[in-house]
Amino acid sequence: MSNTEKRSSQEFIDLEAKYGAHNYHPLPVVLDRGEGPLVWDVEGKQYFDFLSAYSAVNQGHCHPKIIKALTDQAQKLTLTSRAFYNSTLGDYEKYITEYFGYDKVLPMNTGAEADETALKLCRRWGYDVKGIAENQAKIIVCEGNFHGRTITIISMSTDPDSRGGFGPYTPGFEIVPYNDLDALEKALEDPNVAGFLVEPIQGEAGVYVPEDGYLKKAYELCKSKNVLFIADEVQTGIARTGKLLACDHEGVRPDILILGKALSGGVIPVSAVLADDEIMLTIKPGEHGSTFGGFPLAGKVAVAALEVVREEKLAERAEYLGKIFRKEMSSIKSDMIELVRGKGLLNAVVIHNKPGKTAWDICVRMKELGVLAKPTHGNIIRFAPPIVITEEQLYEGIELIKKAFKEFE
Ligand code: IF1
Repeated sequence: MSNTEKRSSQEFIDLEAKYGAHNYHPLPVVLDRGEGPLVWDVEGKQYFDFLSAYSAVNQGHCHPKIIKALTDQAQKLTLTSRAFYNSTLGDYEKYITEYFGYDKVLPMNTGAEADETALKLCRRWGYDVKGIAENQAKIIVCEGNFHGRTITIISMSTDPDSRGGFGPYTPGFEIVPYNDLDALEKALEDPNVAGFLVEPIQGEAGVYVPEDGYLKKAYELCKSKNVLFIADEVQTGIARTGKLLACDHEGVRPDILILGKALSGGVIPVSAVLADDEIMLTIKPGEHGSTFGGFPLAGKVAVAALEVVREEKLAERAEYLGKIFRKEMSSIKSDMIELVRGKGLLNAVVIHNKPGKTAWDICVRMKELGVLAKPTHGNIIRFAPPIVITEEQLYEGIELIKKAFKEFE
């Protein structure tokens, strides 16, 4: 095996094509190193990362404080399983529950596992506390949702690419249009509804920001029907939208809070579900778990990642820099751009695709100019740089993005 200096990007791409599943269609760039908002490919070319691994790298690539937490703990004890106690989990649990203001946390690894855990908690609360008849619990979700790739999660998806060809599907979900309070109110009439699972901003759907007051009103409707409000903040959480949580923009405190991605600063998979005792204690010993859930590396890394959010004021940064980004992108005169939308540093540009002038074409040109971003749903380019990007770097990246659009005039 030769080292990375000698092999070209194409050689790495060919390796993945030959030996890896073809479940992605990546932009043709082979990344080798990352630091803060910057990444370098195997040829040494530098890029601004405007995707942040879908908002998992809010703290910047290889943040020194988070890496140190990882490497220090890795020399000591990496994994015990939950068959035994260990000297890191309790401190992590105390830290994160106080940080977000909940009685308890159930630690998992990926976002999908956290969403699945939230669904199980919601159903169990529905039976044991709300008194729904066994196996009758319903959970309301939104059109355009994205909560992960497991069979149950894609069972509630409305995206044919996520859902198609994986049946039979898990029952018990009701789908309502996103950002539609009347539809939600109607669906809540069903006494068997245990919960409403919602992304405060739909990321995969193309950074779909609901109207002001939607989350607050949805929460109130749920409370009026004794239904749990479950916020999937895997992508919108951890300072990405200009507040610690996207729900904070409307002062909504979810009954169940789902976190992932930047909870670890993109270093290792760490996710978490937070709730108060009435909900969390419905799951008893032996009824749920995971080999790595809350393992020592996760605890130390997550505490460091959350400390960085506070120490570097990432929520305030995202708020301030996001305003600059949307203002600059809205100033671009291009018949390709239909609209610019987002909150904090989670933004998207909706493209009017024409042959030879598509969102993908723009992303390939931006890559050549030194900015990495990727389209979602064919015509929406999501822009989400690490929140540690400086104002000067942001303007540099914006100029490159503007240059790419100008070339397609
Ligand atoms: C892929 C999308 C984004 C998420 C929300 C849970 C999860 C995700 C709101 C599951 C994960 C990732 C998955 C990744 C690409 C990316 C993605 F395009 F798929 F939809 F961000 F929008 N809730 N999103 O966004 O977390 O299990 O992945 O840790 O599957 O291609 P995970």
